[in-house]
Amino acid sequence: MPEARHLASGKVRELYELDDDRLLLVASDRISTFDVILPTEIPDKGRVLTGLSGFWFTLLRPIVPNHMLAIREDGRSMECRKLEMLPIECVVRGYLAGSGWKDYQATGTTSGHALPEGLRESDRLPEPIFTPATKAQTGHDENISREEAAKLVGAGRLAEAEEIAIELYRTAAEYARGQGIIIADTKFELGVDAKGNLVLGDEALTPDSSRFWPADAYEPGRPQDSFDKQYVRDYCESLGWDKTDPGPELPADVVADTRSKYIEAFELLTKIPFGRYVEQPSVVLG
Ligand code: PZK
Repeated sequence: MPEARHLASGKVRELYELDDDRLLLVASDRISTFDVILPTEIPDKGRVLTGLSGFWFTLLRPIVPNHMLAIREDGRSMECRKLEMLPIECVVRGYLAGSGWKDYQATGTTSGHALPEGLRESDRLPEPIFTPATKAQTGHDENISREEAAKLVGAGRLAEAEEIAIELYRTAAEYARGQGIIIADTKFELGVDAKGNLVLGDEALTPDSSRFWPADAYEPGRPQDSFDKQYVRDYCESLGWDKTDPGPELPADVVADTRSKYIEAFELLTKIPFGRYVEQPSVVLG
């Protein structure tokens, strides 16, 4: 990309500056498991995630504007409007998993939300809850109270962000459930545009920013299989790897099966054959 200045690297994505107003977000085929980037890539993973984000941005535009300007012909690069990103992650949980389940077991609450007694791991919550987190530069995002979040963005912005994030999650989760995928939780990144309006940025509702569970295997009372990464996790567990860097190379069958799961998620959610997306990425833009 000779025209673009490299701005930042995420674990599996790169960010470039195109000009004063525009960024380029490039999704690689890298995959992480147990927080370690593996040496083996999953072909087309970056295209699947970029296409899914584009699909959701289009579907959810009636709820909130988003930063997407275009998807490039490679299918993995999104041109975006520059925003002033809020310094919090807007996490929404519809089911009790991960740190939400840990907090609930320890205290009966999750990020200050009183929850019913007797919930099991992976249970659906009576209503989705907003559980903001800090953006860790390295390592894990940390859940914060709404008071701490209000100190970072202001009480008015926080209330606005919460309402938008909950509505985005409700709409997407209901749609996905109809396509056989449970979106247990997800992380949105909101920014402010030049006019002072909140805008949805980053990637949205991908398997990297969310927990996707296959609905047909859903059974509360235990951890759920991951829609996309289960073969990778099972293979890594079978090795007895200690989950520190470097991670193991993946065998060809695990790569192929995992690639198929990403493509299956894309096709279930978008109802568009992945091959059509590869030929013409703008097909997800409605
Ligand atoms: C922005 N990131 C995180 C993502 C990385 C880092 N529209 C925007 N305007 C301004 N800043 C950002 C965005 C977006 N999206 C996002 N950091 C800044 C990030 C991907 C790869 F290295």
